[in-house]
Amino acid sequence: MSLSVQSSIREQQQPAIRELAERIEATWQCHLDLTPYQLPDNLGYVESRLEGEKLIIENRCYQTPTFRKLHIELAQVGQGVDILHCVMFPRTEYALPIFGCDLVGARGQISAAIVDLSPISPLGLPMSYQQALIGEDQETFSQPRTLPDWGDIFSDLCCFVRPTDRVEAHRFIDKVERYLTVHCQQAATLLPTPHNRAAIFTGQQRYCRKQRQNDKTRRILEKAFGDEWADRYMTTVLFDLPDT
Ligand code: BLA
Repeated sequence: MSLSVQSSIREQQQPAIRELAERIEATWQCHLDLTPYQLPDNLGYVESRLEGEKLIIENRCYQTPTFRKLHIELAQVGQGVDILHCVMFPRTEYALPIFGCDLVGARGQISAAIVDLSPISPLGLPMSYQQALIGEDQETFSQPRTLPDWGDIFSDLCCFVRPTDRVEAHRFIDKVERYLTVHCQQAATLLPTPHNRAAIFTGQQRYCRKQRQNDKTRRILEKAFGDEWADRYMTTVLFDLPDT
C-alpha cells in the first residue's frame, strides 16, 4: 500500500516532528502488511470551530493481520504548538505490548518526547523484548522528565525527556525507530493465543483508562472542541478498545 499521500499540515510542522512521522510510516511500510483502517465518522481531519486557539488534527490509520489499529496523528495548536501522537494496538489474540509515542513541540523547542513499549501483562515486558533492547535504558538525555501518576502503565524502557537540541532530538528519533523495528520483528514471529484474549483485553483496557487521564491532552481538546467532543475523541479515536 502506498503511503505517499501528503498531508496539509505536515509541511508546516517542526522538522523533528515531520521526520519522526516519516520514519514511523517508513518503518511500518517496511515491516508490516498495511491496509486502511476506518476511523469513526468525520474524524480523519478535524478543525476546531470554537473561539480561542485553532486546532487542526490529521489522522492516518492502518491495520494489519496482527494489529487492530496503527494510528498516527499530527496536530497543530494555533501557530506555536505541534504534536505527534502514535499508538499501535495489537489485536487481542496477540499478547504484544502497546507501542506508544508522543512528541510535543512549541516554538522550535520540544517540551515532551516520550516513547514506550508498554506491557499489557502484570509480569512486564516479554523476555524477548528485554533481550532485544538491552542497553536502551542507559542512553542519556540531559533533561529527563518525571512521569505523571497515571504513567504507571509504562515499562522500564520508557523514555520521557525534553530534548535540548537537535542532537538529542535525533537521539530520540533514532530510539523510537529502534523500538518500532524490534516491535515489528517480534510481532512477526508471535503466534496468536486466542484463549488469552480476555486477559489481553483487560491489559489494553487498563492502558486506555490511564491514558485517558492525561489532563494535558484533554485540556487542549476541550479548549478547542468542548468537553463532550474531547471525551468522545479520547475514548473513540485516541484510546479506544475493540468490541468484546
Ligand atoms: C504530555 N500531551 C502532553 C502535553 C500536551 C499533550 C500538550 C504536555 C506537554 C508538556 O508537558 O511539555 C497533548 N498529546 C497532546 C494532544 C494529543 C496528544 C493534544 O497525543 C492528541 C490530540 N500521550 C500519548 C501517548 C503517550 C502520551 C501515546 O498520546 C505515551 C505513550 C504521553 N503526553 C504523554 C505524557 C505526557 C504528555 C506522559 C506528560 C503528562 C504530564 O506531564 O502530566
